[in-house]
Amino acid sequence: MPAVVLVGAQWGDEGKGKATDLLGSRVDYVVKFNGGNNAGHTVVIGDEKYALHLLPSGILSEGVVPVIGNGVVVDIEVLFEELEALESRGVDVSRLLVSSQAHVITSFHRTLDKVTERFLGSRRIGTTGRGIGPAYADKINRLGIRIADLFDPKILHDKIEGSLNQKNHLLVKMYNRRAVDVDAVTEELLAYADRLKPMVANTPLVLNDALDAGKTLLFEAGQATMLDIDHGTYPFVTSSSATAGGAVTGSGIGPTRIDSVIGVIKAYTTRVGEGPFPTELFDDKGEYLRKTGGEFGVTTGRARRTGWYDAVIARYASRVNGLTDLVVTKLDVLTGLETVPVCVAYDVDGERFDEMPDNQSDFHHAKPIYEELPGWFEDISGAREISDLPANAQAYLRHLEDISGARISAVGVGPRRDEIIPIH
Ligand code: 2SA
Ligand code: GDP
Ligand code: MG
Repeated sequence: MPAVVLVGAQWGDEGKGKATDLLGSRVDYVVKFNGGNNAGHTVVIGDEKYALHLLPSGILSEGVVPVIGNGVVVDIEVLFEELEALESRGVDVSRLLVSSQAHVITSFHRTLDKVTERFLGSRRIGTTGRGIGPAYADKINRLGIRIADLFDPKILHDKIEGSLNQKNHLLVKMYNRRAVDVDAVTEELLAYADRLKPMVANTPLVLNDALDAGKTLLFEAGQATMLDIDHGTYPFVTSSSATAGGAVTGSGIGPTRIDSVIGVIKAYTTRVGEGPFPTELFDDKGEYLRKTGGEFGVTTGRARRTGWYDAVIARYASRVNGLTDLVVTKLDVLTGLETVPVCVAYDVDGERFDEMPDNQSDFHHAKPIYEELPGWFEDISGAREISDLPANAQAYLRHLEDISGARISAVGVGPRRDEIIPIH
């Protein structure tokens, strides 16, 4: 299984970090291909808990080469902070590779992220404020700064000047802010160059060579399908390609090299930030899921919105990612409920939708049509085989598999590395 892509099948925080960590012992490279330090991946190893943002979760696996691909936006200050924090805990970070073509998040991107949100008012996206959107906007506008530019001071200065031209106008005239100084930003970025240089590589070439040499690669998505810039609930999305296609453009390997695509999906649903969420709960059940599931943002600490499993979204994610497998996480969080509702279709103003409505307004009006499944009360965190699970938990999983569009190949029953049931 040389190239595997792992994506989030909902609105993020499905447990991709844990799934990547688990596969980490079996692969040679773990590649992050989209997003930046907006991501928050929690990995629990023994008594140690790690929260990763910009770095691929594979950095915690011995011998793995972690790669920050060309599709990522890199806040270099955060990169060094995260590396230092891991090093101080004894993690070997020396193998990290950073694509020379990845784009750079600067302080002015962070500023723009925050002021844009403020000016959007009630139409705000609820971003993480890490400068992700403005950095990708510059990339698409052909005004971006790439990692390679840090090694040519003149080009770097020219590009920052080009990028700031319009923005300074906007910052001063519209947002009532001070203009950003071109020289100061250039100096700030140049100061990172020497330390960064040894990590920088032609990663598309490295990854293709690795595949040719029979190595195994895992591509780890940040965010998720429903936050994807093309396939998510636009405009309430992140600014990158978080679906499986992003693994190709964001790393420089061809689509023919991908063997399988794993979708990580929670046994219920969460979302952080603004935007539509048909199965969202506003009652004590929602609070129960938030508390029991520990549903708070790993990056911003924001309380996550919670709701029931949505099979319409699961089928959509299976389709747009070409999922070969589903990893269902956090089944343990549902323990203790009399019944567990599962959304199988939507009612949109009296019309039944079995698949995602194509029209944005229809999705905003979608009311879930539920099936109620019987719950279970036994502690399942010690289960390591499907047969260890109570009959109702097994039936719940079988039902999810029937309606979600891909086979279930593993089930999470707790946050720790070993709290997982593989299904062969
Ligand atoms: P941005 O900052 O431009 O990417 O925000 C745009 C939308 O994408 C959402 N988003 C996320 N959703 C879930 N988890 C994310 N990572 C952190 C975590 C989030 C946190 O793991 O908990 O700590 O708040 C993530 N990153 C971006 C975001 O909420 C916006 O809806
Ligand atoms: P990611 O962004 O997809 O990597 O997910 P996050 O790390 O943001 O959020 C997932 C949370 O669920 C983390 O706190 C994990 O430690 C935790 N987690 C992962 N799998 C399981 C599971 O099967 N059961 C429980 N209870 N927690 C899990
Ligand atoms: Mg997360």
